[in-house]
This record gives sequence, structure tokens and C-alpha cells, in this order.
Amino acid sequence: MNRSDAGVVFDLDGVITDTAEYHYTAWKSLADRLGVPFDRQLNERLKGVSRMESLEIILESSDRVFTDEQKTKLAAEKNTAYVALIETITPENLLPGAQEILELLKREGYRIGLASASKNALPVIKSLQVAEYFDYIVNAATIKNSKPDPEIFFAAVSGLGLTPEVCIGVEDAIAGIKAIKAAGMFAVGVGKPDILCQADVVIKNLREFKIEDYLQYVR
Ligand code: B16
Ligand code: MG
Repeated sequence: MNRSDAGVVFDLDGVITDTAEYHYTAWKSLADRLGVPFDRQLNERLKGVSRMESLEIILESSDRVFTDEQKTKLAAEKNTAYVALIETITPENLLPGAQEILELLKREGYRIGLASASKNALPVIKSLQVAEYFDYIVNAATIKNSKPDPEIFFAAVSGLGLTPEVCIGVEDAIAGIKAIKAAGMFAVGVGKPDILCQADVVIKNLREFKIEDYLQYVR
């Protein structure tokens, strides 16, 4: 079987690996240093959102006014902490079912894309040793509008040489699901159904990803 007429576009953080937790740790230490409240509930709003937009969300509750230059330094401080954390990544950090689904999709000939908002996506994918599965990886630095804007999913689909209606998007974040739907793709949410209620289907992890169940929606 060769299904190169259909594609699956994955988000990275929170879908293929749990770098969402490293982002949280890095932002938390910055927020603590600045004395601004930051918890896991607020962290939900950062998932899939760019670095600078994440910083703006964290600073919403601060009384201080920061210049653009200060903000750039704060974002760089967070990124330095994040980069140190991701240096420890190995294939053992793949989330359940990730390796298996990438293997199966590759074997069956599907086009596979990566649409991560992270500028650190490539080193993470390489450390996980799954880079060779991807036919196209969007360079986040070229994306002007963050999720929930569909731009990054349009870029992934077109990089795969396909159109949105024959592609499935896989996301753990509310903003990401919105972006997939806005692109006109079938959306698989990975996480909790109450949080990802706008997805077409929600699964607990990639072990539950059943391509054969979704094909009827992508042709
Ligand atoms: P960086 P994804 C996103 O990755 C993260 O979910 C989000 O929390 C992070 O702020 C964003 O990448 C930017 O990451 O600071 O490394 O460029 O979920 O789209 O794979
Ligand atoms: Mg994510």
C-alpha cells in the first residue's frame, strides 16, 4: 500500500515528546525570579504559542513595565534554561506510541510533516532520533503568525506537496487544534477531551492513533 496522497502533520511538544514540561520548568524559574505568579493553569495558555507571546502572557500580571530590549533578554534567559534542559533528551523521551505510529505511517507511505512553533524543534527531533521519518519540517523562524493562526499548518501541508483536506493534524494544545481546524484539516487532539473539545477526535496518547478510523474524513 502507498498512501502518499494523504499526510499527517504532527505538533512536537506534548505530542511526540514532553518538552511541554521543560518549557514549564524554564518559564517557572523565570517567573519566580521576577516574582510573577505562574502555575500549570496559566501554562496551558502557553502551549503551542511562540516564545515572545508566551512571555507577554506571563508578564500580564506584573506591575512592572518592560522595554522591548528587556523582554528580549528575558526570553533569551528562558531559552537558555530550556536549551540546557533539552540537552538531556534521548529516544527514551518519546511519548507512548510515537515511534510506533511514525514507523507505521512511513511503512504505509503516508507523507509526514512537523508543525512545531518551537525554534528548537530540529535539535529535539534529532536527539529523539526520529528526524528521518519526517518528509517536511516547518522552520518556525519563517512563520509570522502563531497558532491559532493556520499559517504553520498551511506551510507543513504545502511542504508535503498536499492540500489541507487530505491531511490530519495532531496537537496537544487548544491553540494548535484551532489552527488545524482553521487550515481545513481533520484534527486529532492528544490530551483531555474537556480541554481539546474543538478537535474532531481526542486520544490519550499516540498509542490510540488509528489512521484507518480517520481516513474516511480525509479524502
Ligand atoms: P521555542 P509546539 C511550542 O511547541 C510550545 O508548545 C510552546 O510552549 C513554546 O513556547 C513554542 O513551541 C516556542 O518554543 O521557545 O523553543 O521557540 O507545541 O508547537 O511543538
Ligand atoms: Mg504542543
